[in-house]
Amino acid sequence: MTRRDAIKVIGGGAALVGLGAIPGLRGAEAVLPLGTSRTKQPFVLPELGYPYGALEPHIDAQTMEIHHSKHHAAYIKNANKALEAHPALAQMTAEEILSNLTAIDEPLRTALRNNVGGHVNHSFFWKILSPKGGGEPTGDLAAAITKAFGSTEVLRTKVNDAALKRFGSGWAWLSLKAGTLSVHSTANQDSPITDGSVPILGIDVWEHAYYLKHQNLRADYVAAFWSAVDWEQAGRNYASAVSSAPAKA
Ligand code: MN3
Repeated sequence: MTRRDAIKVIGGGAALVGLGAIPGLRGAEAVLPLGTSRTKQPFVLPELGYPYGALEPHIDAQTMEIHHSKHHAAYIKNANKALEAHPALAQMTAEEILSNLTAIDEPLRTALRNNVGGHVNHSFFWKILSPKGGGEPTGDLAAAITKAFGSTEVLRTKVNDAALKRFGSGWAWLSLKAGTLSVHSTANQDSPITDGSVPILGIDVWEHAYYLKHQNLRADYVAAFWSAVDWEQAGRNYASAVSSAPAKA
């Protein structure tokens, strides 16, 4: 779908008074962690911010190019396509959609869960990687990790474990939920946002993220991830999540 078509869809949509006014949404409230960025429709492929080969040797250029220009682009195309027939939802951001999935009727719910989830997860992923990545967290995030897990080494072990135990395709995450840091994983393109968590860092463990270089060796890829992770971005994600999260109960 072209951008002009998408704008036509939005232009044809009813003005929204609140989510309760949207046909197909059942009394939903817009629950969105304020620390998350808001991605407006129609969704467009974001720039990586670095060349495809910039994460070599940790993540190879061909994997990055296919992952970004084919896989991520496909989630966006499919998300925009699914939303095209639902102009009443056109004012919702990607994050609002993921925070309100249970209020959206099937089969649209599953299409959005997978494709809007894929868009938001990948947009997050490109930012958590950097040619200057690796090393250790600093500042408030480092202190919070030490407090929650004992050390960054323990955190890495827990994230690795979550990544390796995720059966099939999915993601491993460090998230903040209700003021508490936790390591968890999600299936397919399920987003932490949907259960009220704010992601701090995340690893895509779909085979498309590593098979060209690491084949079946997911553990090798997860180890390589730590050499490319941008702790400064993780620190910004944490600061943003903390400043918007409700106080710990
Ligand atoms: Mn992927």
